[in-house]
Amino acid sequence: MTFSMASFRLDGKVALVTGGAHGIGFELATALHEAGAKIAFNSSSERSREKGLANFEAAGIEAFGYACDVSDEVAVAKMIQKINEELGNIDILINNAGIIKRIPMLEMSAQDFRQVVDVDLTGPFIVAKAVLPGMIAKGQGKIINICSMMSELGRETVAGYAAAKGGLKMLTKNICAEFGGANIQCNGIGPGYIATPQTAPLRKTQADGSRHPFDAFIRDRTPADRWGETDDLKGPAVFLASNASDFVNGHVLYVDGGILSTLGKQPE
Ligand code: NAP
Ligand code: GCO
Repeated sequence: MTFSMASFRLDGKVALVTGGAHGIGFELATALHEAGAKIAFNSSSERSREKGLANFEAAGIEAFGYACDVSDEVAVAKMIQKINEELGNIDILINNAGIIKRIPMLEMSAQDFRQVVDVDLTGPFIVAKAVLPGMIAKGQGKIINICSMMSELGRETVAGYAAAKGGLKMLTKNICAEFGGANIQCNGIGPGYIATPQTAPLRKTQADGSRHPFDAFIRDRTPADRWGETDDLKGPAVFLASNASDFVNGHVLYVDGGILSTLGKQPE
């Protein structure tokens, strides 16, 4: 491929963002749209699908919404078939749908653990498996798995999430290994701590008006000295969805303000 700035464009591509009705998924979908892609998004319920359609409409973006649980293999196969019929075979998949349960490990039931792994790890496997045949037929494809700091690090209370996101990093490498020869690139984005509703409980002002101790903990560990914004993730997503990254495969691009590069601030 001869490089030009057009290599970053996504014109004519069909992109599916799971969990794209709001939050990080919605923001990533708007970036893919701006780069030229047609947008399909998924949500876990009909109600959220409708809210998502309203969010896209308010942003002036035509998007196609599909409600289904990403951990339900039969429902996902039907959804992908519908998207292929309505929009054309998917070129770009962002596996963004995810849940977190913050529960100390000794209090966490196996059922809670399994549910997190089901949505955050088995879900991306199921959706990737459903889109891959279409990508193979097209002779190209991009899969982006939304990983986490917890793909590399542990933390108290997030056993299920860390196990799932660590597994997602390895699923990323495995898809690269198995389908790289079919011109399919599978990479991850590992967001650092991003200011979203998912992390709102960790940033909540305390009853006495002081900052949440977790907020201070994160800022102290982040060389950029701030929480990330969803906008910080958009450029990396467009890059990994575009032909500009055709020889980048099996990587996780950490967008973390530098967290993974340091032990944290040394004591005064
Ligand atoms: P969020 O606001 O809670 O959004 C999660 C999305 O996942 C929602 O759209 C939700 O669908 C969808 N979802 C959950 N379970 C689903 C299921 N079974 N089937 C289909 N969709 C399902 O979270 P977020 O902060 O935007 O996070 C998005 C992704 O980024 C997650 O994978 C998360 O782990 C990851 N991440 C977040 C941060 C952060 O700091 N916020 C950092 C690193 C990684 P509904 O529309 O139905 O609600
Ligand atoms: C937590 C946070 C994290 C972030 C993110 C970090 O409880 O430690 O919620 O899990 O959401 O995934 O990259």
